[in-house]
Amino acid sequence: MPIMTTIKERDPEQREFHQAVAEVLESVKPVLDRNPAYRKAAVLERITEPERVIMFRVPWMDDQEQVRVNRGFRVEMSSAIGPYKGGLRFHPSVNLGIIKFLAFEQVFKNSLTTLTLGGGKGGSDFNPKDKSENEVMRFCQSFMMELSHHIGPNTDVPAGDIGVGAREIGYLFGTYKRMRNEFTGVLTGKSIHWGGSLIRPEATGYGAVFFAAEMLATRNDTLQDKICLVSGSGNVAQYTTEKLLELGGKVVTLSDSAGYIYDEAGITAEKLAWVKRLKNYRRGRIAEYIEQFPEALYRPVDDSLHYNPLWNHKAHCAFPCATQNEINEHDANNLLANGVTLICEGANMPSTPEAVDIILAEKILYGPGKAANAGGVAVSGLEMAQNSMRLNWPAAEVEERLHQIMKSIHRTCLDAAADYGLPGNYVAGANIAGFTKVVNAMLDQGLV
Ligand code: NDP
Ligand code: 2IT
Repeated sequence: MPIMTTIKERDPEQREFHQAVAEVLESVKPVLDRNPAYRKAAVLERITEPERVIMFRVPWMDDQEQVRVNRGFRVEMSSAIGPYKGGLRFHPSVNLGIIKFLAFEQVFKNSLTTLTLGGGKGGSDFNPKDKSENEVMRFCQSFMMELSHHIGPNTDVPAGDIGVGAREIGYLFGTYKRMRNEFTGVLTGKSIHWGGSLIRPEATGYGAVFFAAEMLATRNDTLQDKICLVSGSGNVAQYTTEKLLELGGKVVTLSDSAGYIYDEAGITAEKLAWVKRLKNYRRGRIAEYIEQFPEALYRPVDDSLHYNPLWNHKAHCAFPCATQNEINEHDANNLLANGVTLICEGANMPSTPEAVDIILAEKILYGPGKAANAGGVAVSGLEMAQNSMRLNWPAAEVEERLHQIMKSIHRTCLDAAADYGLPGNYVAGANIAGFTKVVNAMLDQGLV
């Protein structure tokens, strides 16, 4: 039976996982044709099955003294090239299929970073947005009481993702330390005052922009004066915007799950500083932007539309930085019709398969998430290295290392794509290069 059929029959409801696997399997077909040893060793059957799945009950008490129960997950997908590494997502949409897709993508992403990091992902269907500070803390404590049995600085090192930022990492770390009586680099994205790395908060967004700049350089172009559409307004969107401004770009949109703003004059550094305070401290909604900056427009999400109007503005570049499948085929067509010639994915799998086909057919510059957003986990790897040495590198040094890693990922993708006769196809390049390193390690290590 074809492997994709087996995977779908085994877990029919895990649509996002099927989507992520189907894309990788398509890309690596020629790799298996060229290397019969891979098929003989059933590497596809092995890499599509997590090494371990942990699902657990997370009971906690809300401010009204009502007992609440959420579901916790950690998918340890591959330890072929290093300890499991990947973020934790707290969002009501989280289920096993979502965490498996994220863990699967993480394996190839981490392989591309040049560091020795395996792949994993975790999270919960807990929604931190409508909770008090105390509720978030109690939830994190309960979540870590179970997760602590499964992770460790040489085993599995979680970090943040949607809904998990510095605040949550702090509560999770405090609980781990108390339960294990160990101060180790078991989580990344920690505060710089107790073991975090400088530039980790910035890393995913900055890295995505470095990747975009590398793609443009292949066409003798730069980000100077480029009009950019950015979605999301969380960690990745904020620092993507910051680096785009630094490199001369003009960002005109930001969004959250309720709607988006369009600021034709451009989101300046001052406006961005206001957005950071709004989102990171006041935990407000992006709709408030137009009260502060009335020249901008706000449009709430309209579920009756089959496209996202954020992607329907004149622009040169698009940086989806919110969530999976936020660009569908209509959005892809709108982006192209509006003159977009570069799409660089800060989010994980933000484009549907239909959108990817449309984008690839146009041969515009297209940086897939597992390559373009690898800067976050790369600096997490640097945080682990600093923790092992009990040292902190200066910001300029970490940023320079990040920059070099993004250049290396870009070059690796281009080389792998060219090697298989697909010049300029970063999707194929990322999948092929990420995959080859992992499966070679698996073969070296016997039947694992
Ligand atoms: P944050 O929680 O900081 O921000 C997420 C942003 O996306 C918010 O603006 C949120 O709006 C919006 N969003 C989330 N879900 C949806 C949805 N279903 N529909 C519309 N908007 C949505 O997360 P991050 O910035 O860390 O993550 C953004 C993306 O980047 C994710 O795909 C994540 O997996 C990926 N990523 C993150 C990395 C990291 O280091 N943090 C590294 C690599 C990739 P609202 O507040 O209304 O929910
Ligand atoms: O998707 C991702 O790469 C992340 N959420 C960051 C993972 C990490 O371990 O820093």
